[in-house]
Amino acid sequence: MTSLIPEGCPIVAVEDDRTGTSLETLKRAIMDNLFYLQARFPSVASRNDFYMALSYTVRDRLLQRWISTAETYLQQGSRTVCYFSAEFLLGPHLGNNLINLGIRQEVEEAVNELGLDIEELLNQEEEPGLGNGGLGRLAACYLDSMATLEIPSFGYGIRYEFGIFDQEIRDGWQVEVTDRWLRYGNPWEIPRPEVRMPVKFGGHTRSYTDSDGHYRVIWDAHHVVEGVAYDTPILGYRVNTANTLRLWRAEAVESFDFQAFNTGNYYGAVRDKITSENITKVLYPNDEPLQGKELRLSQQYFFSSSSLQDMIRIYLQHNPDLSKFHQKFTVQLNDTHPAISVAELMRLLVDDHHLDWNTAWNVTQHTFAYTNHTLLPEALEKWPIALFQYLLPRHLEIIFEINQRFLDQVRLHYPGQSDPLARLSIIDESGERYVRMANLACVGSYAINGVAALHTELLKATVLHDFYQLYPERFSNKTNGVTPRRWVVLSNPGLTGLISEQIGDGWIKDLDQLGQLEPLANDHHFRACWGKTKHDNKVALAEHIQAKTGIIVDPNSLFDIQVKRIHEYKRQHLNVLHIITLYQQIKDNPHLDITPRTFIFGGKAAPGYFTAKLMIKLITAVGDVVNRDPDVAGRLKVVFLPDYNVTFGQRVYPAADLSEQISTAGLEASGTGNMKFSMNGALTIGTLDGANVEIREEVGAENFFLFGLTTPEVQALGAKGYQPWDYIQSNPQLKRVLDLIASGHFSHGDTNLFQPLLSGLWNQDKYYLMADYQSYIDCQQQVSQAYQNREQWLAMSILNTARMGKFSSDRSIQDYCRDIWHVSPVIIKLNGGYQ
Ligand code: GL4
Repeated sequence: MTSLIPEGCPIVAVEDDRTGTSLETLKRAIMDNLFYLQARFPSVASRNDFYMALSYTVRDRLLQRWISTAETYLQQGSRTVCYFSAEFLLGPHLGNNLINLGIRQEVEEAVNELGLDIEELLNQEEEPGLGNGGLGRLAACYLDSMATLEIPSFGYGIRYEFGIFDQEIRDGWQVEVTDRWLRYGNPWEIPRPEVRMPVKFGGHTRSYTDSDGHYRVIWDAHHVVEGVAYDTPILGYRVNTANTLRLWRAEAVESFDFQAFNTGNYYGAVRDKITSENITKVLYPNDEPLQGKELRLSQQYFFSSSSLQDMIRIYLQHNPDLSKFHQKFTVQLNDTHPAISVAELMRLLVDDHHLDWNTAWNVTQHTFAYTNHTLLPEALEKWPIALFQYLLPRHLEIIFEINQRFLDQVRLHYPGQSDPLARLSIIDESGERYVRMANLACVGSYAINGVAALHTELLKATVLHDFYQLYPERFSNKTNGVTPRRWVVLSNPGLTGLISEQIGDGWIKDLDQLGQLEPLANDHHFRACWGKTKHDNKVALAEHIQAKTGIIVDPNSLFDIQVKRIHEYKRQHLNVLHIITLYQQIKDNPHLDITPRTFIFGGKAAPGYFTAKLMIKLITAVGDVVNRDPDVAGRLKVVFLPDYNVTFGQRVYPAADLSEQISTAGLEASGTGNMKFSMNGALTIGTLDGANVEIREEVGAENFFLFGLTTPEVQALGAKGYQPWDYIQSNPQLKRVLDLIASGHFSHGDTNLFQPLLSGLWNQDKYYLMADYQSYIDCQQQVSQAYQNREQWLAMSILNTARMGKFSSDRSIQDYCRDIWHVSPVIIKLNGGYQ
């Protein structure tokens, strides 16, 4: 269609009600939106009405950038990154967009003049919790960095109607509540009902030879679902680039099955519609066996297929020749969740677009790159062949074909050897047959990476060792990073102001500039300001804690914080053992002089992960006893803050003195919370695991509290035959701690409640808590001493922040761009030629 708008005519005016940022314009725009979009007049408008009106006002101010970005990419045919992820844990948009647009102050004034409170409006936003934890949040940080670095990119994922469950704590136990985040509307998404992709499921395949003699396969599906696009603009920081996050919602193809309708089966037809639309209903929580969960595989296929079809559609608008598809697009697979894309792209190219197999395989292999995010064997995805056959019969054929050709090559590499073949095969044939998604991803990708240096080395040595032997050139490390825009500027305005006063605000886009703070670690006055900022943040968190839990905590105490998913390998229970150790020491000696501490926990357990839920109960149970005991008053407090999410993280990181990163060495792929804490001036107590290793390298060993076994030591101990009871029997303090829990002291005399946890520690202790206990306790003792020397502690805190440049997600994305994607920035000029 040709445009009706004359050449050179600006699409929107320079300063009108939808683009201007003067005080009067903003006020006017908010009131207009309240009236015309929310259909409310002020005296009856709810806080949510005002939140919506304000969000539309802000959204209006970024739309011009978004449209110009899309137009520029289209015109220039820029090489584009597509980040495929089943999870995007975005967090609230409003505050972030205000920061990135640079209009936070103007908006605050406008809102004030209207008699409203900006903080209240910001708190009104229901965050899109479309992820479980680190993996989903990393995807969100990467979108922010790609936009800020002006990289042409799309995020592709699933628009879950219900994101990660809300957590309530009742009687100390986790209770899951449905996350109805879309209930009051989502002003940040733009539905694109005309962008819809058919996605087939089930049925059978048949083949024939066409008139040109080509072998063709037709997939007669059992049913078809449509993927409908919902777009969210992702604005970069102080740039014109606003990229797109495109999330797919499943819709039934027709609202009525007419035949069923005619024969009177009206309700049956409606039921089928509901079944189709179930695909995008709910996010699956982590840490539960997913094997056999048909709906989960359907979700993965649904969003992979919709996204690839969309990319092909866009590509064909300007390029007729799909054999060069990989020159225009590269796809990053965020773990194996979208790995079915490898087979789907083959199917689209061969079956639908009639490329020959070899050409299609060349395109596919040059399109995908794969990031592995975990070494935990239980998290490696594999799907039973029978399920595949039933749901995706054509893909199973394609996978068999890929595998056969792949194994033919492997045979040349390992003549006469069957073991490597069995391990490399995409099909696990050791018992019931499965499709191994990590193997599919490795075979179908031109690049494979881990997410921290140690993790990548372990990948090469263990889980993906055989692939590393075969394709060493495909492997590289890309250490994770986090965006300083959300995790410092938005969440810690006090610290942001203090830093920018000293070194300007260039660090926000170039985090290495924080290095300029180093000399100030010796400056008494600066230290005092630094300490005051931290204290103010602690006061704010203390108020929040009191409001949410009723527990009063002292902002002068050491805030010792562990926030992350609850999991045995992350060892929140090791932290609890330390708390009980201190508690017993105080009970033994009520006049003991110890550093007062507030222990703060937050995190969700998978609904079906019994031990993790029991760990939450243990934390709250210990808290109930400790917080009420007059002997420890003023010295120890234990808080479990319910419903840890992005919004809550933004309050917590700025207020931490001590960051707990205490996983068993070798098991946390990277961690990203560890980076957020240090950026905000917390010191870390941690094992040599994941990115802790690199954080310690950067901040200096003297500014990091290290304890515990190293990965090789853990491996050696395991190989030797680890016996946890040896450690317990030889450590009276440890034994007393375990015995106190077993005695029912924290469970109203119930000696059974915590038995499953305790017997796990005594007998197997899969995560080596007993082996690391004493080292942890000793290290915590050093922390307590260090905290007494306030000047020294402040200097260490400043140095932690100053040396965090490496952990900006901007650095990570630059590494991906340079080493894997080979994409370059595209500068966006605003439509109409004006800024
Ligand atoms: C994770 C890792 O557990 C975590 O260490 C890492 O920081 C994150 C992002 O790379 O990915 N892997 C999975 S699965 N969930 C995660 O959070």
